[in-house]
Amino acid sequence: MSTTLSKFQGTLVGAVVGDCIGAIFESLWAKTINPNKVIGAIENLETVSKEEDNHRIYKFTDDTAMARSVAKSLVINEGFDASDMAERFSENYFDEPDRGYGGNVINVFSQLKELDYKDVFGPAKKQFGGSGSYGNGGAMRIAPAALFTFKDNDPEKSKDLVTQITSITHSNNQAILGAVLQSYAVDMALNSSSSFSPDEMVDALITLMKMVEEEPKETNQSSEGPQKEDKSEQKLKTYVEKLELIKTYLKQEEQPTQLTVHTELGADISAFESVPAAVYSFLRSQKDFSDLKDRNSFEKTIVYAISLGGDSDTVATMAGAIAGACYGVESIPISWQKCCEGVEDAKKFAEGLYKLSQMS
Ligand code: F2R
Ligand code: MG
Ligand code: MG
Repeated sequence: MSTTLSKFQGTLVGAVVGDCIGAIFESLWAKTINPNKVIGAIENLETVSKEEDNHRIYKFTDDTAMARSVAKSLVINEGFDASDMAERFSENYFDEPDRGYGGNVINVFSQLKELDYKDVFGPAKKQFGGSGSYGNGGAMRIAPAALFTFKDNDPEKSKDLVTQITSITHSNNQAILGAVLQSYAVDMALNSSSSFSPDEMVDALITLMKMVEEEPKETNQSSEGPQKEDKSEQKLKTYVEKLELIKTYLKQEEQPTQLTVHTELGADISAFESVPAAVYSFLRSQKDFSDLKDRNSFEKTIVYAISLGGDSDTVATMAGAIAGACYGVESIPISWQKCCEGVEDAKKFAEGLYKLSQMS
């Protein structure tokens, strides 16, 4: 089993490479992407990495920009400081607005700044007429929080921190629950060996998410999935139901096609339709792929997550964090690390969080 430091670095580096490589495909908003196309982009990256001058051409996006703020804020303050984290989110956006942020979250950044980071949770609550954003922007950045709460081994504590961090920009319950699921998945991967049982892990996630989804809500928000225009094809209403579907997939002799997963689990900009896809990408990659025989489980996770199409940088960053937590930083090819912007910083943030985890 990898060392804890390697797993911490794997988590944050895995998230960065998932974002950087996934971002090549996000703009397509495709139903699915042929895995051979993803492999083609990766082979290109592997070739480029050999040319010294062309390193780090794959830029990170908002997913990593916000995860860096979460990590930095937790490390510098040795804990959660809502105002500091909000300021980092916002100032990073104003420094680099072209990182591909969500269409509406940028209004939260402006309002936070106007309010001088004093009413930290107010602006997010006003989004979308008061229902709050159900986007995956909370879940995509949450991996450093899972590293911070790792030492406590306390799902309740972890859920509370994730809820606070997410609520700075996303007050909709679905966005918060998605971030909680993502954080639980990272935590389980940190605690697992590379020969873990996908069936057992999904069962453990179901148990935890049942407790969270059954909790009474503070607001009048439903714990059911986002209500969009036509729900006729979206039959599943809770994260537990999505995890049950993943369990069914894993039991099948033949795994479902990418199109089926995209349609049934989702690979969209909402948390409800992207976090389960990230979890499944990781679990599914324990099994064989006929066309990915020479790739390790971390690589398979990233290729598979991107092949689900849709919000590919975000599904891949979340799947990459879980896979990196499980398999450690040594599972992430050096050539990928060399080509993706932000990898060295991710290692430093992971080291900082690791040091905090060793303190009593
Ligand atoms: N922004 C992108 N990619 C470009 C996509 C453009 C797209 N047309 C768009 O709608 O934004 N990628 C990055 O954004 C995602 C994370 O977004 P985040 O941080 O959750 O942002 P936001 O603005 O809060 O939500 C995103 C969109 O979701 C829809 N939405 C959310 N809550 C809603 C609600 N309650 N009612 C109706 N619609 C809601 C809106 O379209 C938001 O703009 C990641 O993919 C990241 O990579
Ligand atoms: Mg992005
Ligand atoms: Mg995205």
